[in-house]
Amino acid sequence: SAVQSGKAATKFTPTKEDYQKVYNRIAELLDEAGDYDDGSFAPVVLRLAWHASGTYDKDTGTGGSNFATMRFEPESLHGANAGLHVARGVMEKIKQEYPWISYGDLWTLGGVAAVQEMAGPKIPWRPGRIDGFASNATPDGRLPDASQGSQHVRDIFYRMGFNDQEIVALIGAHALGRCHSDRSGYEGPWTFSPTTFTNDFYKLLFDEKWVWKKWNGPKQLQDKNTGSLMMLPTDYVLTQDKSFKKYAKAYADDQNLFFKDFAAAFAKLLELGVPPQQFVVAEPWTLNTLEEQKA
Ligand code: HIF
Repeated sequence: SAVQSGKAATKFTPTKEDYQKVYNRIAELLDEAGDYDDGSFAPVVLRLAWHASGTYDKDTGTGGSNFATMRFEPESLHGANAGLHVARGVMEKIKQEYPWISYGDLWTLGGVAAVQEMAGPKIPWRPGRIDGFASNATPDGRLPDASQGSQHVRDIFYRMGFNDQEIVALIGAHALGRCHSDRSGYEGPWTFSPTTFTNDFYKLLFDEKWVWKKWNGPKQLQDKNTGSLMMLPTDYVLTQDKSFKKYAKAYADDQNLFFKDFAAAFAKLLELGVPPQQFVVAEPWTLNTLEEQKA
């Protein structure tokens, strides 16, 4: 062995193929959700990738996906992260099988696999994040508060370096998954197909009539027709704010445009806080879906 011979152990340098293997294992586990929610871990794993990245502050250069600080308290206990232990648990199984991958790379790759396996666009991705320490954790309050309006949404996403078009493109991800009253306090899914990536979020925003839900929970909207779908106050501002509305309408009308713009904005989100020289390649990779590898 390296120890016996006195030589330094050679460091394992994973290739694109090694990351594709990790992707594939994530994709398998996303599907092994049994009765959990809508039968898939993909939405909650996507949410983990976003909350790990969305703490970025461009002015101080702190936060973002680099150090995976949600592993530590108190960040793991921040109200906005309620329920994400489910996603971290799924990712931990992968980490045991592929211990060489950093948590930041693993969690963001989870977001990529979630989007792609739910029939969304290809998300360019590259590795290079490193595991940080509890001292790198971010203060509470950096993630958005769903009860607020367009000013708050802008404050939060401008702080990360996004513009209005990118903000609206990102929020289309709320086509996926659901709210849980025991996590955020809100309840219900946004669309009728919460495990398939579509532009239905925007379509429903404009096509349905939305009314305030009468209940004891936090203020949220429900569709007047069936009462089974929901919108958060921050989702609904896309129909109220003039600048946001322009983009939301464009995405409702054009699924391809949404897919293209979402992929670019989400890829950017996943790289927030990572020093460029840390990435192992200059050009992000495109990884294949399980379906594409069947042939
Ligand atoms: Fe979410 N989001 N998000 N979100 N989110 C929830 C759930 C999901 C906001 C609030 C909430 C984005 C932006 C914002 C997903 C993905 C993304 C929930 C419900 C809340 C309250 C949590 C629960 O109760 O389980 C706010 C205020 C945002 C800024 C406007 C991103 C763009 C849409 C960045 C994004 O990608 C996903 C997926 C879920 C579903 C999770 C699940 O467990 O099913």
